[in-house]
Amino acid sequence: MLRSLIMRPQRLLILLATVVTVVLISSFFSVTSFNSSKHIRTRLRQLPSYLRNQVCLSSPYAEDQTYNALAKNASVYSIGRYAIKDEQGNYRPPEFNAATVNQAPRAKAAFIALVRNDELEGMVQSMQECTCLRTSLYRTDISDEFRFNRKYNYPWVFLNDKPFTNQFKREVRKHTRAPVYFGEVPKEHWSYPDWIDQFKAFESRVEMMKLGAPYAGSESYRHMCRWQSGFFFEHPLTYQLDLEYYWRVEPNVHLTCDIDYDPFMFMKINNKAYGFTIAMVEIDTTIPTLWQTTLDFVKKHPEYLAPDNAQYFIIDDDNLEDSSYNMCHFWSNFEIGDLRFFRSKQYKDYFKHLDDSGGFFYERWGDAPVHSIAASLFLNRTQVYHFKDIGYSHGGMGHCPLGEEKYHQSGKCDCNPLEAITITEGFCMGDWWFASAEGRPPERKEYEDLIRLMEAQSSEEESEEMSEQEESGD
Ligand SMILES: Nc1nc2c(ncn2[C@@H]2O[C@H](COP(=O)(O)OP(=O)(O)OP(=O)(O)O)[C@@H](O)[C@H]2O)c(=O)[nH]1
Ligand SMILES: [Mg+2]
Repeated sequence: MLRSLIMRPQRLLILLATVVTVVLISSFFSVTSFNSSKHIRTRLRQLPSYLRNQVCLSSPYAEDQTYNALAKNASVYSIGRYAIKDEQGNYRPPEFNAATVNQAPRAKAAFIALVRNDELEGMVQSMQECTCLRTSLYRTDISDEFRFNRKYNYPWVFLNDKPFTNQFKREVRKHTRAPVYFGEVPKEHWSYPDWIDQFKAFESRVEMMKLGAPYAGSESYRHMCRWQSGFFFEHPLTYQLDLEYYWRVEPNVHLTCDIDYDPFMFMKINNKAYGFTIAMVEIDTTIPTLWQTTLDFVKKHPEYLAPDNAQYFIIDDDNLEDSSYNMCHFWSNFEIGDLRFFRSKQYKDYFKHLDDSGGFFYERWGDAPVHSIAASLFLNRTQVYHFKDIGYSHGGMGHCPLGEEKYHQSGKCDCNPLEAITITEGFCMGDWWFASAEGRPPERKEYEDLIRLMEAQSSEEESEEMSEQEESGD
């Protein structure tokens, strides 16, 4: 027989082909257990697609590619081919990881959080979920990782003016599958510059405490605001990681809606440089001379003003030169921004001018008004963006997207737009809609009657308060 096969090689080929076919078919049938002829017929029908959709299981994303192949096969039985026998003898369907299945290109971007070691719990909550999620049925405190980053795996960069403890590092690592970096703020970015008269700074803190402004007596708060204003974008890690965009995260913030697209990519493809969710009014006792110092700078550098800027967000007057600041600012505990804007000559010269004046220490200038004034003057208004679709809250104040069907009946959001501070004209949203390229969001129409009612109620309350104050002679 062997001789006859050697004499006629075509027979040998037929024999080999038969063996290979039998092996393939038997492996195809071998994984799942079934017994009816109907199942055999179904499996036979799937044979061609099975032969087409072999995946390369040595790829680092093998499991995710398996999932994609399965999506094409679209049959429960095809799962069997990829199932893996576990130690108990059961077949486990393949696993998948949203961020690796999502092979869309990523921006050069990261989350950046300045945080203290003792804020670990709040930080972990911002990253993922508070412990209540584990014991409660309600999806309350779920945040960046759950709502967004599981699908994208953008790195986390944690920065601190002191070394991070091992406990801090260990715990935050547990709450993300993305790369995590820890950095220290360079001493020269978190100390008094030599032109600051520290006795004068002390006296002004005492004066401000008498006015009752929050953090009036705090030195570290002032260093923090100065660092967030002038140095965060210079941290060596932002260069090492070659970042273009950052998303600022603080402890105890909440994302209240799923984010199903990449906001960094949104920034990039729309040429946006600064994104925010909430606009509000600054406490004027903390920045008595910030505006005049800004106007002095603008007089020196009129060429830095963007031709189509968003100045009407921050002034209510017609002309910038003789205007006053209306105290509106973007709430900077949430920011998605372009680091290249902060590294621009306009911004860096502006920060230096402010810093030279000493206002970060002699007053208590916040990074929020500084960023906001710069974005409103040195960027075109099309480059500044309200992320109206990102549900966000911090310290009891929040923004919640409008649109019942899209955001609320769909299960995407967990917030009430009528309780959000951005729903009405107040809190500077009216100023933003007036100044912005996009204008007032059309979705507000859906809520118009309720908004009118709320605005009427709040103006009634305001006038009652005023007449009470007048009566008491305040
Ligand atoms: N490492 C470090 N981080 C700080 C320090 N002070 C503030 N931060 C961080 O800076 C950010 C802003 O500080 P907050 O205390 O939240 O100040 P705030 O947002 O103006 O005030 P709240 O409305 O109370 O949240 C947070 O991410 C803090 O964790 C500090 O001294 N060291
Ligand atoms: Mg805060």
